[in-house]
Amino acid sequence: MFRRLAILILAALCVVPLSASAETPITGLQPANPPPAADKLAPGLAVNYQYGIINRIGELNEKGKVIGAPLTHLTWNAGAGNVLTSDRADGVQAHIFGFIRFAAAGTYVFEVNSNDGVRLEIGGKRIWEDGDVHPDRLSPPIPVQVPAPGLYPIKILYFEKRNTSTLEVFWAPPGGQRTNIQGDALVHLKR
Ligand SMILES: [Ca+2]
Repeated sequence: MFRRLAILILAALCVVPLSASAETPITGLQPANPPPAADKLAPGLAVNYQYGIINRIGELNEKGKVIGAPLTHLTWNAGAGNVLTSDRADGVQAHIFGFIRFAAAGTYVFEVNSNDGVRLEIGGKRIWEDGDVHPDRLSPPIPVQVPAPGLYPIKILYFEKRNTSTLEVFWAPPGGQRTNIQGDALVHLKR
């Protein structure tokens, strides 16, 4: 009996720090420095594609030579159709980059839904990685502390192996509801 109680207490002690850390915002994001001039920016995020089957995000070729149409939003749910703005439905690796615009300082809560693997970085910080082959899988809510409004570098590595593909990133602004990321929140340097 005591032994069972002791195990329960130990288990509880192990669980508490985990759940506490999951709610601790990611900090230390670095804004774009220097911030890019407005006349150098174009709408959406830039994307370079590399074609070829991979199984883990670490295998992704970030130097893909196929330049795709910019991503003007981050709610891509293609089913079995073409992946993002590429002309292929399978074997697509995407290196996505540009800037994300935060209108205010404070805690934004991100959620990332991916199929297959994804890695999201903002302001030089790893926000989320779910790097293997999987069906649609939603991250937990990820609180991120934004120190000041403005543009921050964003980088997304994403790949689709086969069958259906999904890449969705949502945010909830400080005190707000979950919503899509689109419009002038996503920009990239003209290329
Ligand atoms: Ca898939």
